[in-house]
Amino acid sequence: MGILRLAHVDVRTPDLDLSTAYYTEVMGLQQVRRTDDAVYLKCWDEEDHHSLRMRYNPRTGLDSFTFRVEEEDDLHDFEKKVEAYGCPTQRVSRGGAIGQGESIRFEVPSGQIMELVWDIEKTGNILGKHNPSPVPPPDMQGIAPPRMDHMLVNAEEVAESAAFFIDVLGMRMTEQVLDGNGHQLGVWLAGNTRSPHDIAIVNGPNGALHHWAYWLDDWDQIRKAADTLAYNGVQIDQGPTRHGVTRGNTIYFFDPLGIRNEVFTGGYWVDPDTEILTWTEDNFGKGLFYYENVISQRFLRMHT
Ligand code: M3P
Ligand code: FE
Repeated sequence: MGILRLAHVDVRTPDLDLSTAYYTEVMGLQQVRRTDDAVYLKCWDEEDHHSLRMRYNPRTGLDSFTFRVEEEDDLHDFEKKVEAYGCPTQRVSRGGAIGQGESIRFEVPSGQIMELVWDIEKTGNILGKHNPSPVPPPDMQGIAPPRMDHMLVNAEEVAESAAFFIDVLGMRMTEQVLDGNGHQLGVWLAGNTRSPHDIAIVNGPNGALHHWAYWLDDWDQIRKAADTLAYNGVQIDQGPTRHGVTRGNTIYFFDPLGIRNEVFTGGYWVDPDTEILTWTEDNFGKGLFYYENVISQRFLRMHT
């Protein structure tokens, strides 16, 4: 039983056309479907129906985030565990959402709506399954990341929220930031062994989305992403640089409606017996941005 991976992020945008233009032309995602009020997008190497849903709404922000579970039966088991913890769950039946079957939804302790699903429509990546080319077409638009990597949400009570993801959802903490009194200011959580985080939780207002991140293959791709962003007049928030936490290389920037995006590479393998890394608040500048060693107030305070 377990959490397999981040499946999709669902957000609201007051300008569906502008957001779609940015995510297809600058980020370089594939548009897979458009309905009256929503657009579904995915990365070129993703097998699932979509990894981003944008829905028209006057207020920009996070609708929900969805993780895929490992086994079909996990949904029922997680439903019982989440209910037992005290979070009411809601079943969304097959047909209730495009690209997936039955799911369960609930509010996590920090106020965001989380969804778990096993049954996801597999539409395949753009390379196909017969004699596939190892690389995407060279004329892809924009940054064109192969896949979504992780997300970061805010919580007023980081420890309480982290305990839910660890004790109820079975995720593993890989890194944490502690204040002078030993209270958690941030936690990095993995559901798998591929990487140090599928989701992170950092102190901030309940319900807020800080960013989600796309994977890139190496530092040179991060550099190229920075060129693409600057060329297109995108507001860069921080980087290109390196995180101390996760060791990842990164650049943060804002979509046209002010949602923060990240492209990320690096990190390390996390085996089940890997020990937790702890950062103290006085060293968090380097933890956040290893080269700059500064904590930007915009970075900490801006969220959607
Ligand atoms: C990351 C990451 C904050 C730290 C963010 C770190 C918001 O995004 O990918 O490790 O303090
Ligand atoms: Fe990140």
